[in-house]
Amino acid sequence: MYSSLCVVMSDEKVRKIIHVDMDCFYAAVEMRDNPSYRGRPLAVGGHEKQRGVLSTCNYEARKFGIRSAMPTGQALKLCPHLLVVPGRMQVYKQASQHIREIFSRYTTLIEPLSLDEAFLDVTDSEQCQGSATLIAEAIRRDIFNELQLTASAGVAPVKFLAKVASDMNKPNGQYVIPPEKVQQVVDKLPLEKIPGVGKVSLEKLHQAGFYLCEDVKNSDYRELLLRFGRLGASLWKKSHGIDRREVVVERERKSVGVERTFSENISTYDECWQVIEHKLFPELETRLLKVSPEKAIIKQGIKLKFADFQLTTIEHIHPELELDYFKDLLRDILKRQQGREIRLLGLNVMLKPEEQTKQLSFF
Ligand code: TTP
Ligand code: MG
Repeated sequence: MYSSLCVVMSDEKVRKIIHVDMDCFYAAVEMRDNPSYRGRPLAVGGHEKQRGVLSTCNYEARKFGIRSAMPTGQALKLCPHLLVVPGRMQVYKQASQHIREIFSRYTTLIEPLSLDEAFLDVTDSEQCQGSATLIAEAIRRDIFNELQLTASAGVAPVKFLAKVASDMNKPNGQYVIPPEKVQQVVDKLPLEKIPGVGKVSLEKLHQAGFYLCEDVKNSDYRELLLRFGRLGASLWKKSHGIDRREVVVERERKSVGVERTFSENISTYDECWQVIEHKLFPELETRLLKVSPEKAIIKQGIKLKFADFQLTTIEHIHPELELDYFKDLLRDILKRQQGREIRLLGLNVMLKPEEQTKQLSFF
């Protein structure tokens, strides 16, 4: 298996991927525009219905254990002198557009992940003598000079490692993983650093004795598949430094979705609802906040894959993401079950097109 994957890899061009991520983005914008906020613990409050939780906080506040999505009350207990200020979404959006314009000076292959984060493929870029390291530095310098904000960057031959790397020297730093160092870095990478490995999976992996990527790399592939299903397959590839996803240029993101493939199939309404209420919905909410902070959506829906791999979806028109509305959708989609078990469950929302959102807010 390993050797066949290596053969596939060796046919492909080694890519140069940069992941750029702004440092404590909303809080940094607030500190830039309000000098009195600097040098003290600061958090930006949540938007609209999320008023009770924080969007993010600066690094001074993080020393107290404060994090994104933490309830404001809890944060104030950890740090009673925390300053909590309201968000200004239009200003963050403007900054985000400006950052994207800076990216476009260096490559056309840009995949924004949220307002403050993007993958760039600079394999064929000629700027900075074609050096991805120098391009990342130049981008961060442009951002600082033009927006007075700092960004961190990761450079690697594959997407997931570029993302891991951008976190390694945060804030205001960058980390480069050249192709010849990939395996060395990956070997010592704790599994929780891999994007997509959640708390529950991590616990199961720890129970099975897997802590670092090298533990996965050195394990038996078949056993890993039996035990962890698709997650096992994906971790096995990643622990060999393999991630074949390309940087996808998207004009405008049209939908956001989250899903789970179960290592053991589930079957009842209650089992599905538990997953929706406690895992998928909170994840979808967080993703949606990052991608479309106004939460302007057109539809929300459920996706199911049955044990026989038949895929089915259901959706309804609804202008705002709401947990309770998934109850009826779940009941209706399960009418198609016909005794089959469920191997995958997902939630998704279709976003309102940007133009429409702008026009509506204009009127
Ligand atoms: P992140 O990049 O996750 O966080 P950050 O930029 O604040 O901090 P870091 O330096 O660790 O990158 O998210 C970008 C922005 O998205 C963040 O400033 C606020 C918003 N956001 C929310 O509104 N809710 C959330 O739960 C998260 C994670 C982010
Ligand atoms: Mg960030």
